[in-house]
Amino acid sequence: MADKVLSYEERLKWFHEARFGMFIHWGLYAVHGRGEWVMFVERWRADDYAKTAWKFNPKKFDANKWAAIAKDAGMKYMVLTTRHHDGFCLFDSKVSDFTAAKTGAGRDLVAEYVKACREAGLKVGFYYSLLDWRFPGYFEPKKYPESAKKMVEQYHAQVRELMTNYGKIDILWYDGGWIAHDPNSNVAEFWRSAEVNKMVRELQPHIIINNRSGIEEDLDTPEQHVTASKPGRGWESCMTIGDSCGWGYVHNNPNMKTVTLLLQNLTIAAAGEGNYLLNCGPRPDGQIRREEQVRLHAMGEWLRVNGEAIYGSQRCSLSGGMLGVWTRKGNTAYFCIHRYPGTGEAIVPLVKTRAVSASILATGDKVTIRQEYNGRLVLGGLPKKPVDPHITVLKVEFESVPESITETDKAAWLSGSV
Ligand code: H79
Repeated sequence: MADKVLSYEERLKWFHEARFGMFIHWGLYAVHGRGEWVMFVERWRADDYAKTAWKFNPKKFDANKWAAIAKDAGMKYMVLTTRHHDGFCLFDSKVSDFTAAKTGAGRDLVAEYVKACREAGLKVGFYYSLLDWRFPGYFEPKKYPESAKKMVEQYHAQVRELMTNYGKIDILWYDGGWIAHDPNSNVAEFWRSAEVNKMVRELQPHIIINNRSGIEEDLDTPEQHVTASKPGRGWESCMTIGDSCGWGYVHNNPNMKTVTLLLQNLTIAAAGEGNYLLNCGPRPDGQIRREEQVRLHAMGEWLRVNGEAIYGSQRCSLSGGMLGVWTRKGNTAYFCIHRYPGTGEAIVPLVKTRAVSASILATGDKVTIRQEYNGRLVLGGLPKKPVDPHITVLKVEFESVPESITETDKAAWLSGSV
């Protein structure tokens, strides 16, 4: 290979800078408007469901618009469902006729997506589901061994196509590797994933592979919650904007998260050196719904002011208490305040390191510093009302990498002698 082999840290460098990405769940299920599980949940006969493919002709789909929305939101990469559990490919595949290219749309939608990402300077991710509900062998491999074998072969062949036909791909986001018939079975063995991933790395030496093919690979993927992995391990939390049961378009999706909650999740991910992959479920015509667009735009407005606290963030050992979370870059720490105090002061206990200066990130206004008993750092002179309607960020410069005091005598704080 002409490309030199990168270390794990080097391969994940851009990913840690990025912190925020767009997940897109789009496929035939959008036509039904009841989420991406509709075929299975409503038990559609395979040939009946397949008729949907002729109704899927997204005339208004413009991948450049998706990319523009992602960029405006401050996102640095996208991950698209090239094929979900229903088996319908948004790409042109030689080993399947159940594709956008060969049905109603008559286009390779993945090719359009890749081109748009690249032009917008966004990194490109492919979601691919190993399982395909159309194969009886997925559900009953002992009864239909030939079908199971064909499905595994399809996985190998289609991943090869995706890794060969679209230039440089930055993330391979597997899903659906679990085995329906036997939760105790060896996932990697069933799919022969080691072979596939070896081939992927030969074709795409820079790629980041997630942990859902039965092999840990590069990335942990908490779903619908934000939970940090061990330091040094890459992780990315994926989440829907609306209800958790639907990633694909849900016609009536009544519980859209607030911008504040979405930003809180982003800061929690950044505080744990992880990423936030936030999902959109475009309409069957390819347009991202307004409810999602307005939230993404508002997140972008916040990031344009406060992005310094997020992109490339490191972990910080200071306690956010009930006020919020800390991120860090070198000796500079960022207090992302989720619950703004009304007293003009934010109190941080057990700070070991000397603070040099502090300011409000959004305005540059000075914040006073007092370091007192029990390692309490009192950040004062704050406006009584939050500076930002969502999250106010305080930027604090320390003498060295800020550290917390470990309490050896657990009662010492009562007399102020920590
Ligand atoms: O692609 C998205 C989901 O379709 C997929 N992973 C994310 C990224 C996923 N597969 N399985 N699950 C998530 C968990 C399964 C949830 C289910 Fe249900 C409970 C499937 C059937 C019952 C949620 C509620 C979906 C349909 C009803």
